[in-house]
This record gives sequence, C-alpha cells and structure tokens, in this order.
Amino acid sequence: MRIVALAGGIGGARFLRGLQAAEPAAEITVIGNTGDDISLFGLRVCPDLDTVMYTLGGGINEEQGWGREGEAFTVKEELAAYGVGPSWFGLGDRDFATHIVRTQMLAAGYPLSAVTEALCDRWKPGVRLIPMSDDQVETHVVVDDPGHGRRAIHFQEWWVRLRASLPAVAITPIGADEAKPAPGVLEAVEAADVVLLPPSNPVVSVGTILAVPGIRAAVAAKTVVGVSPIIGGAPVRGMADACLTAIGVETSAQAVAEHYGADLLDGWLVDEADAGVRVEGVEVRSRPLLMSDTDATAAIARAALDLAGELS
Ligand code: GDP
Ligand code: FO1
Ligand code: CA
Repeated sequence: MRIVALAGGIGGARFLRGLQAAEPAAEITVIGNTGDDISLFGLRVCPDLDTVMYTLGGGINEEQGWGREGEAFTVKEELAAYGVGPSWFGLGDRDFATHIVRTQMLAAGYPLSAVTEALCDRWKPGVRLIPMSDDQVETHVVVDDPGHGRRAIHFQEWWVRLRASLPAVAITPIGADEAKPAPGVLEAVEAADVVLLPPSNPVVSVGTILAVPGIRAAVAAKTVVGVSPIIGGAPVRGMADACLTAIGVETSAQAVAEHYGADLLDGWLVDEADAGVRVEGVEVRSRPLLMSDTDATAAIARAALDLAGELS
C-alpha cells in the first residue's frame, strides 16, 4: 500500500509513528512543511523536517516533542557569552550538527530534498521524507507590536518568542506562490492509494504545504482522509487556535474540515467529544483521537486507513 502524508512537526510525527505501527508494510512518503524554516547563526534550521526525522529515527526528545534527546546547550551558552543571539530559540549541541551538515550541503549546491535524504541516511525514519519544496518558503506573521507598530515577523519569533501573545493580523507563507513542489512530491501523490492529513496545524503546517502551487490539486484528486488536531474546541497542544483565528476560522473540528473543504477531504476523523460534527460532502467518523501512546495512535491511523478504504 502506498500512503502519502502531509506533515508538520509534533502532531505529524507522532501520527506517523502510529501509522507505521498500524501498517508496517506500507510504503509511506511524507511531504514535510518547510514554512517554519529559519536561518540562525548562519545555519538553516528546518524544525518540522527534523521533528519527523528525529521522532521516526529514535532521536527525539520525547517530553518536548522537538529537538534531540540528551541535549546540552554549550554552544548556545558560548554564543550568548559573545552577546550573540537570539536567546529565545533553543538550539542544542547535538541539533547544531544537523544544521551544520544541512547548511554545508546547501552551500555546496545540493537542494533541500537531497540534503534531507542525506540526513535521513543516518536516521532511517522508515519513510521517504521529502520537503514540500526546494524553494525557500518562510511563514511570516503580521502583528501590531506595541511601540513598533504593524510589522511582519518570522513565524518562529511569533510562536516561540511571543508564544502567539500578540494576535496575528495575517499569516503568510512568503515565497509559496513561486515555489515548485520538490522532485518526487507530485509523483508520490499521484502514485498514492490514499493521502492522509495527520492532526497537524491546519494553517501553518498542512495549509502551508497545500499553498505550494500544484500540491493541493494533486492531493484533491486522491482519496483524502484527515485527522482533526482540534478536540472539543481546542488544540491538543500548541496555539493552533491563534492561527485559525488569524485566518477567520473557528477553532472546532467542524470548522477545520470546512476550511479544508469537501473538494479536498473525503473523510474526516474527529474525537468522540466531537461526535455530533457533520460536514457536507465529507464522511465524518468519531474515534478517540488522543495520541497518548503508540497503540492509541496506531488505532487512529488504522481508522483513517479503514475509512479511506471504504471511500476509494
Ligand atoms: P508542530 O509543527 O510541531 O506544531 O506540529 P504539527 O503542526 O504537526 O501538529 C500540531 C498539532 O498537533 C496541534 O494543533 C495539536 O492540536 C495537534 N496534536 C498534538 N497532539 C495531538 C493528539 O494527541 N491528538 C490530536 N488529535 N491532535 C494532536
Ligand atoms: N520550540 C520552542 O517552543 N522553543 C524553542 O526554543 C524551540 C527550539 C527548536 C529548535 C529546533 C527545532 O527543530 C525546533 C525547535 N522548537 C522550539 C520547536 C519548533 O520550532 C516549533 O514548535 C514549531 O516550528 C512550531 O510549529
Ligand atoms: Ca511546525
């Protein structure tokens, strides 16, 4: 079975771990969000690609959900001693090595997709991980900053430094309009038996991937089943509600499905707390959607695949 999943960071990576447990023989291609990517200290950092790679490769900090296990922060402390920041973004020593390798390869002319493949040679995530695009796309957030007026800041500054405390006036994936899907993305979607939307952030993870011209249309042509990241009117973790508000979408399992649209979605899994949800043109099923451990997550993935099987 060929499965394609569009993934952000933590929600995507944890779902994928369950999907691998549910369907060990499946050929899984993951199209990763790169809108969160940022250059820091001259290094290119790709948080969502790394979260998927470390989680499936066994190197993730499980409690945190991002970054490496057993991290130390000597490099960051030494940079701070020189007065060099930003201090608000926690890059650990082990993680630094990944960004050094990536940046070195990018500078040598390799596209991000080839770099990601090389990094995955070490981590062996058991999926084919492809960035949505080799072209740079960076999500920026427009905020009204007291004392600075209206300005656009990098998504990571809004999310990590400000914890989304300033309401987003707009969230824009800069560069998406001109970006091309990375080699292999459209081919994988076309060859897929099913496309899954894990419970990733609908705006800054899945939404950004779908904003790359060509990807949404290719996905919409397939049997698509999504898993709601919103349970009982709130994100399970993180601040997806602040992102949804910024684009005028209510924070509910129903509104997220309607935002994706019946042209994209065939099936939608909601939590049992949202059992009453109905979406015109979309087959909705309710299941426990908390990814509390691998078994519970595998059951969610199984339900998504079963629903896709019924709908295809
Ligand atoms: P990020 O890039 O690290 O923010 O991760 P993603 O975009 O892949 O996923 C973030 C989303 O995962 C958040 O909106 C959460 O609500 C959702 N999420 C996290 N844990 C769970 C869970 O156990 N169940 C469900 N249904 N959603 C979850
Ligand atoms: N998230 C944080 O909340 N604080 C951090 O200091 C932080 C550092 C970091 C370093 C590498 C990496 O791959 C991810 C990191 N994240 C951090 C997570 C991440 O940037 C965000 O959660 C996502 O991009 C939001 O989708
Ligand atoms: Ca992310």
